[in-house]
Amino acid sequence: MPKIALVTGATSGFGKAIATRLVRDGYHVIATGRRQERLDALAAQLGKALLPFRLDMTDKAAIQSLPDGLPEEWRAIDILVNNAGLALGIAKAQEAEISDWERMIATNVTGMVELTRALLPGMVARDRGHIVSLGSTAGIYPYTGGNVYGATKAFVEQFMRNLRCDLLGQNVRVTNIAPGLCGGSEFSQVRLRDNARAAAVYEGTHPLMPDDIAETVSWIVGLPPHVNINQIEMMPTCQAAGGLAVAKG
Ligand code: NDP
Ligand code: 8X3
Repeated sequence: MPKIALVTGATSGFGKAIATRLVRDGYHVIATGRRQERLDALAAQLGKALLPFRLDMTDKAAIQSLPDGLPEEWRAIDILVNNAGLALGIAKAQEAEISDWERMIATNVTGMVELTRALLPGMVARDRGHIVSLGSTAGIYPYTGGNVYGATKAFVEQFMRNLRCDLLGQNVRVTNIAPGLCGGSEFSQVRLRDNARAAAVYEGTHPLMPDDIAETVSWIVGLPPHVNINQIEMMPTCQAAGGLAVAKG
């Protein structure tokens, strides 16, 4: 029986690359997101090993009804990839839109927590499972304008670490992946709401790409069942931490 993975945010960027890679690795993949037409296009491309399933991560009722809302043969989920998420805006905290903060928290934190909670009991009962979440270097290294986005990703990291404590002795693995600059997704378009500014973020760089993240996920979930990768921090070679800032004068 192929293992079953559920990948959130599979309509674009990392999630689409991860879903595609896991299908090619032989998994059956439930691909979720809000844009149904993109899920359908992915299913048309990848065939019966991919189940398109519309899920808005801010819809608590829809999350709670998982996995019972899935076709029976798709319910015993082995791998949850908590990938759906977004940054909105780059304004300083004193100028940022509260509504942007609320949406980031609702998606990156509340939705991720609720879906994890909905799927964990099944994994524990089967004594088999893996939760892989997309944190970010923004959750580790602070930067101007990163305020709530970075804080949501720090939450992801610590939630994953704490989950592993609760799951000690169980064959349910937990991993946080924290990538830095990554192109080839809609992340900066969504964040900056300006395609030209978004393209400028990557100009002159050789960033990570969604396939690099997919390769990492493929490796992590394919390791022998007793091996748990707690955390992976990854950056392109064109990126490094910038040190501490000092205001003078
Ligand atoms: P994209 O914008 O390309 O993809 C984001 C995905 O999240 C989309 O599939 C989108 O689907 C989904 N999503 C957003 N909001 C919701 C929602 N309310 N309900 C369901 N799905 C939602 O970005 P990336 O692929 O770059 O980002 C993926 C993850 O990786 C995010 O968590 C991001 O924070 C993280 N990350 C990104 C980095 C980067 O530099 N790109 C670096 C480090 C981490 P739809 O709109 O169809 O619902
Ligand atoms: C995305 C990385 O540095 O753009 O999580 O916030 S960064």
